[in-house]
Amino acid sequence: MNLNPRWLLLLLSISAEVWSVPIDRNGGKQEAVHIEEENQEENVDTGLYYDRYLREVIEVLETDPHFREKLQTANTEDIKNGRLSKELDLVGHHVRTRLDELKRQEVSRLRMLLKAKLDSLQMDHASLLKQFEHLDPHNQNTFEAKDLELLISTATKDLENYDAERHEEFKRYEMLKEHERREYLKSLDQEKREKEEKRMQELKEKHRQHPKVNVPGSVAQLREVWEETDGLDPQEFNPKTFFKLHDTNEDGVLDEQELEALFTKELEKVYDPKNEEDDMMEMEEERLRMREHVMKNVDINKDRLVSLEEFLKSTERKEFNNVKEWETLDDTKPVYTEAELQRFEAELRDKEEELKRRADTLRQEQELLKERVLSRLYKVLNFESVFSELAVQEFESQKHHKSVRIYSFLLKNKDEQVHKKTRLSWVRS
Ligand SMILES: [Ca+2]
Ligand SMILES: [Ca+2]
Repeated sequence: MNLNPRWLLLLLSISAEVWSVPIDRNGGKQEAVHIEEENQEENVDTGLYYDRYLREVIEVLETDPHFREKLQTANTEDIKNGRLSKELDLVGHHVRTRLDELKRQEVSRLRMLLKAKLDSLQMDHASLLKQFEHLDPHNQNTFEAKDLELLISTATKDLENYDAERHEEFKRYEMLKEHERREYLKSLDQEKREKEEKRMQELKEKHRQHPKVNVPGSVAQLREVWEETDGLDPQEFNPKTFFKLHDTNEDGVLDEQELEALFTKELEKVYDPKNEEDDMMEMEEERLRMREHVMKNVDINKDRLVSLEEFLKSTERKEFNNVKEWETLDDTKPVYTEAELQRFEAELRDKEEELKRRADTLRQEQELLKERVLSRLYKVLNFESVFSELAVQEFESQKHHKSVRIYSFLLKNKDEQVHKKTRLSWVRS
């Protein structure tokens, strides 16, 4: 099984949320910290499509005293070698029943997802089922140790790819932005284009003017947080106190979110949501870069968590006293090369052409439909006019027939009357 630090982090952060007793750390400040904690907990989302299932499984496992105890004493190694998953055999019956129920729900959710996909894409069932690696597909009714193992390993793997995907997404975002900028400039006449180019250049320069950004994880950066965010005396800066203060969920380690929260002060120097020239997407990319930089230097055992020991060790390194300025995204070379941009633009063109083709086909179909409807309409209208003409004729002829009939009746009657009269006169005579 893969190394799964994030899982441990997840387990621990949720266990802290459920079981920790609030500790009054520094009087009046406690309430503000507590609110911040609550907000953070609400926002914790792994971003995985089976996030809810993952969280529910952990929550249910937490209700078992035996498993909870094992969880609190487990280390990364225990999770890595599957020892923790084996503990599942010892949890209470009602916990197992609840887990079975969760798995059945998840299977049924995925089945619906599959059905929706199958209906629209007509892909084969087996290859789609393989996409769901977080549960054992051979057993759809009960939750077994295998399920816990698969859930842990898949979540770990997926979370490890998460940062790489975020960088990739950002790259595409930047290329699209540049593409649109170029297209916009192309659409202008020379005079306007030069004016716009000048304006854009000015905005770019304005964006690059900002106070010095400290290197993340350096003493200068931490001191600024200590002084400005925590409101403490700079003379009394103490790494151990700093660590405890920013381990907001009090689980003894700084996780990715707790680290990223430390960079807000630096990011605010460069990015202001009110400014046209500051792109908040770039700010989030910058935050990710900062976190990666600190993790690379401080997280010695690579479990994506900073322990107190690791943190204190980092303060002894010479890089800790780095007074150089952090190179922001704008100081480094673009996240894409010109060749990559060209490829991206070619892809966009292909997609646009495909869309245009589809729109053309649709338009042609509409035209055809319109013609058909119109011709049918004409027929109906024509038929009506012919019909009404016929109706008039028919009426006329009926009128004619009627008068003939009346006339002949009258004649007949007249004849009869004449005949009667004659007969009477004959009888009388
Ligand atoms: Ca923590
Ligand atoms: Ca670590």
